[in-house]
Amino acid sequence: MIRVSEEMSGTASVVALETTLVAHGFPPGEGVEVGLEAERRVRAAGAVPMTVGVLDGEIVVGLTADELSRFDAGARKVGPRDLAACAAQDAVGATTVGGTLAVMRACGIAVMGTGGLGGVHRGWNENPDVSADLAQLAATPAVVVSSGVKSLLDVAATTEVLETLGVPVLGFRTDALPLFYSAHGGPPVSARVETADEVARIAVTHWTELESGGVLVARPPDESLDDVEPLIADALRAADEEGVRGQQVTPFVLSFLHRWSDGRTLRANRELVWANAELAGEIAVALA
Ligand code: PSU
Ligand code: MN
Repeated sequence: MIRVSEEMSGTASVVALETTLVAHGFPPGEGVEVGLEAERRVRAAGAVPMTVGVLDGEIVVGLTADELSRFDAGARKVGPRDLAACAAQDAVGATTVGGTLAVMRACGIAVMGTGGLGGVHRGWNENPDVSADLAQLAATPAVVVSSGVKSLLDVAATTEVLETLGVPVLGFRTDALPLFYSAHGGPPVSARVETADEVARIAVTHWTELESGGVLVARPPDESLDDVEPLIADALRAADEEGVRGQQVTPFVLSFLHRWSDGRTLRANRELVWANAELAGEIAVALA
């Protein structure tokens, strides 16, 4: 049921990329371009990209450009628990970070690049909405490169859960966890790192000697947007008023921000996805 691209064999440095951000993270039509450029960035770093998704009854590792173009807003959002059903039911499935990690564990890919990790949503004390990204990361020996966790979440609570789950949070040339669009104001990371090599050394010790799971590498966005918090509050209020729940919250909030920031969050989101893909490529090369 898992189809792995032939390019996987004979390559030591592989980076997995997710498809939820392609299908649901950007306005119609733009996500595919973002995904293709992320693949180019991985290659520029000397590694091979494997974009993951569910298509034609199979879990596919290494989608072709034609296949990727079929991932639009009509795709299911597929977390770890949704993979098998999506494949068996022959639906198009866009994998989240957690869904992608589950596939990586099954086929031995150790590095992934994305935008922002999912986490504990605001208001968790009333509605315990916690992304499956967190538990899957803890259970998968892999490095995920992201711009921290999405600031639409409860960042402090998410950081606590990462600690509970034993996930190292490595700040890439930063002491503070980036807040997706913003480089500043986040909680402290568990360790600061300066190079891809250092990440690789930590990851290998964590995996092979300690037999532990996922490592989060948090890379701050190059251009920090420090004034989006009020807009995020508006977006979450609008989501609540319109009865948006569960899986729909993240895509709703992202598109609200893209619209009301005159595209600033859209540009920032694109850039950080690409930069993270490139760093993921460098880490994959360092691991090999
Ligand atoms: N990063 C982005 N855009 C996205 C996401 C991350 O820049 O759309 C997606 C990821 O796939 C992540 C998911 O796994 O949002 C988390 O969704 P939820 O909170 O529903 O678990
Ligand atoms: Mn959720």
